[in-house]
Formats: sequence, structure tokens, C-alpha cells
Amino acid sequence: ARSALGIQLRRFPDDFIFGAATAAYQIEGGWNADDKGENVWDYITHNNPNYIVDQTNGDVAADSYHNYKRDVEMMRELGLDAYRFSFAWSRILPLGFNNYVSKSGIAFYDNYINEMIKYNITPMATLYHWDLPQKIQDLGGFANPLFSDWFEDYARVVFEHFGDRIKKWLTFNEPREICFEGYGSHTKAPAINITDVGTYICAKNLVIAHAKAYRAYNRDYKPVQNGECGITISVNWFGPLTNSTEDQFAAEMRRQAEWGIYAEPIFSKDGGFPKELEERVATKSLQQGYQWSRMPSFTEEERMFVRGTYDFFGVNHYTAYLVSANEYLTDQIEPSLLDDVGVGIHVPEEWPKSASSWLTQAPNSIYNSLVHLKNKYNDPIFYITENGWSTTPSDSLFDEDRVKYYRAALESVLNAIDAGVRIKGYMAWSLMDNFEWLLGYTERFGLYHVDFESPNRTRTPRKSAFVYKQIVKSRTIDPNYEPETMIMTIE
Ligand code: GBH
Repeated sequence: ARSALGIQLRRFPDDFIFGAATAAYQIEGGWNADDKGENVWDYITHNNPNYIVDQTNGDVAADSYHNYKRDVEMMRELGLDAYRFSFAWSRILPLGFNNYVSKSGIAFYDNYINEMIKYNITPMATLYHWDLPQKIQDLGGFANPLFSDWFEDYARVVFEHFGDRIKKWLTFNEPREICFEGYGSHTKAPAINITDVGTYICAKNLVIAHAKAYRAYNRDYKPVQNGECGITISVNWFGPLTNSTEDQFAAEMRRQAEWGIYAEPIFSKDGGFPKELEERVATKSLQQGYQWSRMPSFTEEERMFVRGTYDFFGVNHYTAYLVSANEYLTDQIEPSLLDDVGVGIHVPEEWPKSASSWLTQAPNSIYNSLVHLKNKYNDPIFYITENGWSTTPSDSLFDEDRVKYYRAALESVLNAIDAGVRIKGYMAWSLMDNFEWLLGYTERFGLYHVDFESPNRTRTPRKSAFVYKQIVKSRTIDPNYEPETMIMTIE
């Protein structure tokens, strides 16, 4: 294929899957529709409205509970191969446990999935995108070792009802955000903020829960349903600030702290937590007066149980940071994960800035991340399960920065493919604007703008939607493509 100016363009493989992603709490609304139970985001936003910058919540969000047909229409407009969404545990099991399954919860997802299937859109489903039933939180949530059994129970209900149509499963979305932000810090619900052990205890129980669900699927559903199961981990790139040995080691420590804690037990040959981090935390714990390491260990049986429980590696990738052993150090709460690693983080001024403080456009960072993971974890199959760019609510529909970001990101995917990375698909975050957690509706990630003032939450395509559509259709990235109109149709 050639661009308008006659440049030879690289092509995505024919079987490469292009899609877009969302998450239940961020789009569905219907927070108490029928018999749905309360989850940790319902609880925190209702009881502590100031937790969210604009004091909003996901009670209605984009109202996909009622607009799901329009959502599928948008997928068709874009010509998507796939759609990644998540199930709300508290909609399916309102009481948290499997003694009661909601008929209306099942019906909602049946309708949504059937509508996708009708138009040949492959569903990719996440079992858990942060909306824990509040009752399970009251029992300690991810800090309770029984959590893994309750998660397996829930997973089995979902496999049982939907596995005939869903062939791509993700257990958890972003363990780092669940554990570090939700338990070791306070920037996600349930905001436990127990900095010394919160992240580590959650991490261990989470990977065991993942393994129980994976093994349940493998043993009892896969033989008939024939799908695949993985997990999505947030992997931003952490490279060294300089080529010094110190900075390279600092970057490795930070990678272990950011995603190694969750990836190593599942994807590495030996399993268990990352070794250098494990040693560091053990040493510091003793110095700090603990008689045990703040990072729990795996028994031999647990290590083997978790190891190898994947069919593919789901990667959410947004940005990169440069890591230094000596520069840009900031004071950290002691004891905590970030104090344990104790490295400095830097973002070069020249990397373009989004509306989100944490998100800049870093050069070739998908390639850097995937090549690293390929070498570290024995060449697994990858899907990019999220990647996207934020703008502010007042920015125009002509989202030039998002267009630039997507083009650069997808070029980086092609670079990875050229380097032999086995990457099979890419999901843009997000199909539409949605509830951006602590930032409420103040940051927008959608290919489609959503009018949160209008009762029916009108969706309107941005320029990036047209550009993405053209990429999906042509399987190439034409740097000069300009949509002729802003009127969207289904082809
Ligand atoms: C993803 O997380 C989520 O899966 C998705 O639900 C979300 O909407 C999307 O990104 C966009 O944010 O500056 O201390 O407040 C991406 C990883 C890590 C990004 C934490 C936001 C905020 C940290 N996230 N980060 S802070």
C-alpha cells in the first residue's frame, strides 16, 4: 500500500486484531439497576464525594447499560475486529458470592455480547476492572487469602454463561493499579493506603486468584469452549536516564516494582516475586524493625501453581519514564514500595503533554516495552489491551494530538512486529469518553466524545475516530490521511 504521497507503507498482518476498550464502571451506569450490588467505587463516590476531583461518580456514566446498541453501532462505524469490555462482578453476583446469580445482570451482558457477535465483532472480556463488590471489600478484599476462592467462583459463573461466545479472556486489569494504588496508596478505591505491606499482600493474593481462574478455565471450560486466557498488566517503559550501570540497575528495580511483582510470578521460568526486589524488601524490613519481610513469600506449591498460567500477555501501555539512581529523587513515605526501590524518575521536557499529568508521548515506547518483555519472558504472545491519549473536556473534536499519538504508537507496534515480537492485536483506549476514576469527567480518552450533560449521553466521533477507522480498514498508517467529512457511516 502507498500513502497519498506515494510513500511505501508497512502493513499490519491480516490476522492482526484491531479493537477498542472500555471498562464496566467507567461506561455502564445503571449502578443500582434491578438487583445490582454495591461495589467499591459506588461506595467511595457516594460516601466520600470529594475523593473525585469534580465530585462526580459512575452512577450513570456513559449509560451504556441503556445505550449498548449505540456502542455496537460505533464499533461497526469504526470497522473494529474486536471490542474489549469488562464484566461488573456486582451486577452478576449482587451478593459477591455465587449463591445468587442475577438474571437481569446476565441478560444485560447476553444482549451486549449477542449484539457484537451479530456484527462479527470479537468480544475480549476482562473479568475484573476494579469494581469489587463492597461486601468482599468489607472482608478485606485482596488482602484476604480467601479472595482467590471467591474470585474463582465468580469467574466460573462468567465462563459458564458467556464462554460459548467469548474466546478471549483477561482475568484482571492492571494489578499495579489494584494493589499499589488501591492498597499501598490511596489513588484508587478502596484507598487503603497501608504503605508498608498493602501492595505486597495484594500482589500475592491477586496472582493466586488469577491462577485459580486460569486453571479452572483450562480444566473445565477450555476443552469445550476453546478460548484463551491471559491477564492485563500495565507496562509503561522505564528506561535508564544514562547508560551508567547504576542507572541501568535503577531502571530494572523500578520495572520490578511497577510490573515485575505481577508479571514474574506468572510469566517467568522460575515463578515467584522478582529476586532483587525480594532481597531488597527483606533487608530493609529487618532494618526497619520487622521480624519478617514485608513482601510475603510463595510456598513451593504456590510458586508452581501460579507459574505458567497464561495463554498470552495483555499489555496496557501509555507512556515512559527515565530512571536515575541519583538524580530526581523525591522523598517517599517510609516504609513503602517506592521507598523500597528508592530511584528517581524523569520525563524530558520535549515529550508532548496530554491532559493527564502522568501521560506524555514518549518515543517508541511500545517497541521498547515489548522487546524487553519478549526477551525476559520467553517470547509470549502479546495483545496491547489499552493505549490512548487524553484531552480536556473543552478541546475540539479535531483532536490532532490524539491522532499524532495513535499514529506514533501504531508505528511502534509495527517496529515491534518487525523485531519479531508476536503481537496479535491492539485495543485503543477508549471507544468513548468515560468516568476517569479520580479525575471524574475532567479528562477524556474517547475516540468518540460523550456529552455527559445530555440525557441520552450523545456520542460524537472525533477526528481520531476517522483516522483510526482508516488504519483499521487499510491495515496501514498513512501519515497524510485526512478525513473528507466529520460524518460517520457504517461501511
Ligand atoms: C488505565 O490505567 C486504566 O485501565 C483505565 O481504566 C483508565 O481509564 C486509563 O488507563 C486512562 O487512565 O498521577 O498518581 O494519579 C492506566 C494506568 C496508572 C494511569 C495511574 C493513571 C494515575 C496516577 N494509570 N495513573 S496519579
